[in-house]
Parts: sequence; structure tokens; C-alpha cells
Amino acid sequence: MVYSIRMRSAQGGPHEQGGQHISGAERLVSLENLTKVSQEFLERALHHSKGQPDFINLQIDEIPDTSVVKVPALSIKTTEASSISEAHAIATSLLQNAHISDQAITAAFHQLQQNTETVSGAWLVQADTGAIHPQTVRVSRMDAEREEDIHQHLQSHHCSSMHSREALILASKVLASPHIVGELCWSDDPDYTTGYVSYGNTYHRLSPMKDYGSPIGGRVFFIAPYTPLEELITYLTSTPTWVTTKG
Ligand code: PML
Ligand code: MG
Repeated sequence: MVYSIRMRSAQGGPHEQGGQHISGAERLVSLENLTKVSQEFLERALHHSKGQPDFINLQIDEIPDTSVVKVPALSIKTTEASSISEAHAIATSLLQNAHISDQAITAAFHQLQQNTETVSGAWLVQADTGAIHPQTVRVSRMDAEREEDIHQHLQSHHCSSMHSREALILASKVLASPHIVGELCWSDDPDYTTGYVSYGNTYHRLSPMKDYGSPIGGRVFFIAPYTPLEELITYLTSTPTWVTTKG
């Protein structure tokens, strides 16, 4: 058995009652690591650069090993731009390479830049028309299959931050869906300005994607035309997934 452990915290009440999202985290862990990771998540919820939450939800679910699917970890590239506008221009051309329309790219940047009501989930944007699905989706139930391997994968690309580890795992699960053609993300954490574009089999880290100190950020998943939305949302939110660096 493995255990899905999820944390989300907010200020001003629970998310579902309009509270502002502060932080969230997801792991799949063994029974012996459950106490340690629960404590780490609680610490993270309580000490976050976005402020002190007055709502914390820690949820643990047992999952049979056999139901966990495996997906490959994306390869990693890092580009440091000289300005936010240069980083955004690089992000735009990467998304164009993924055949995402200019309309959709503009809609995505607009959505993330005006994301002042911070939400815990990602926006789904239609890759051809740029239409935005009204509901955000929080990707859940994923982790690295082997901690040492993902650590080595990240280290070999000179990234060791917790942000990178978690985002690479999330982006790998997301892009493994046949219905998702790319992702654009930068953090809502005021002290973290690196973001990424993922498409094909690569996670392109880009910085700076926003001003230091800004709490405005989030994720957009670009979805293919005729995507079966319910099936996609079930995969993203519920299918337990190991991200593996071994073929
Ligand atoms: C987040 O905080 O949710 C997004 C983190 C983006 C990480 C980019 C990187 O440094 O790899
Ligand atoms: Mg955050």
C-alpha cells in the first residue's frame, strides 16, 4: 500500500468558502514515512512567504500499489533571460513550437498575470481557440517513483529546489496525458521568480517570469480540441502516478 497525502492551506477560511490560497503539496508515501511527511506539510503550511493560514486541510488516503501508473520524467532545460519580457518571449516561442495558437498563448498570459485571487488549481485553456474552462483543476496523487533517481535527475541539471522537484513531477504527470499539449507556469510564491513551459518531453525552466515579491502566478494547461474533459480531470486529480526516470 501507498498513501496519498495532500495539504492545502488558505487565509480567510477554506478555499471553497472564498479563502485565499496560501500553499499546497502532494506526495505518495509509504506507511513508515507518513508521520514525517505529515509533519513537514504542516510546517510548510504554517510558515509560508504568502502569510499565515487560518485554514489547513491535511488529507491522507490509502491506495493499493497496483493502481499506481508510471509516467516518464520530462527532460530538463534551463534558460536565464535578461528580463521578464525576454523570458515571456521565449515562453511564447516554445508554446508556438507546440502548435498552440497565438490566441491561446495570449489568453494564458492574461489569465496568469491577472491571477490576483490566488487559486490552488490550474486553468485549462483550449490550445486552438484560447477558450478558458471556468473551473480550475488541482493535480493530485503523484510523486517520484524513486527519490534518489529524481534527485539525481534534477542535480544533473543544477536544480535542487523543492519548487523544481514538485513542479517537474507535476508537469511530467500532466504532459503524460494525451489531451494536454503544453503547460505554462510561474510560481505564486513572492520569493520565487522561475517558471517553466513544458511540451513534447521537455521541462523548460525560464527566469525571471515575474517581479520578485509578486504573489501573482499559477498554471495553465493547454488542452487539445475535443478533449473529453471529465476523463482528463479524473486523470489529473485522481489517478495515482509514479514519475520515473528509468525507461
Ligand atoms: C510553483 O511554485 O508552484 C511553481 C514552481 C515552478 C518551478 C520552476 C523551477 O524552478 O523548476
Ligand atoms: Mg505556491
